[in-house]
Amino acid sequence: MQVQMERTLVIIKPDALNRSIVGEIISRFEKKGLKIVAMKMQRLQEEKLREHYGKHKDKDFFNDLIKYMSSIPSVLLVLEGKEAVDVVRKMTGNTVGRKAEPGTIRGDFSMSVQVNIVHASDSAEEAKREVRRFFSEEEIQHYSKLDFDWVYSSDEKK
Ligand code: IDP
Ligand code: MG
Repeated sequence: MQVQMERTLVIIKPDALNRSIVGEIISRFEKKGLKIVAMKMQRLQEEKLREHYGKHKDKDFFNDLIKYMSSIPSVLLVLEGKEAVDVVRKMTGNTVGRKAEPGTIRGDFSMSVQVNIVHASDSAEEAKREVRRFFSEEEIQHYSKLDFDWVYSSDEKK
């Protein structure tokens, strides 16, 4: 079965920056074989976060979430790979840090429901919208990655 290359958005949240694990998180994605096609550090604006987390706008934690996410900068990445959305969600783990499996990013680094280290898109459709929300077309890099030949088999590269 031919599986398409996919892109997904990752936000390494303010708590990860303050806990000095940004490099560790990026390193996990790199080692897995995902290709970084965009990356930047940015203090996220409240307005954009309100849109990004729109589905939670009526929840009682909404304002706290926006405040935390806009408190200091985040690191934003676009990652590319076969089934990248699903792969990155699995690596991220359960939303609730306390319940996330050891070995996942949240399972290894978070004790919180809200302060949970990373955001990862939860579907291919949503990922397209999220990448567009935070990155312009010019910020997405096009290049061939040298280890590509060893990350996928020959039929998967077609
Ligand atoms: P996800 O990040 O695992 O996709 P979502 O349900 O999409 O989880 O929620 C988005 C973010 O909102 C979570 O990562 C977390 O920071 C925050 N959040 C979700 N549920 C709660 C809650 O019950 N209390 C506080 N914050 C929450
Ligand atoms: Mg979500």
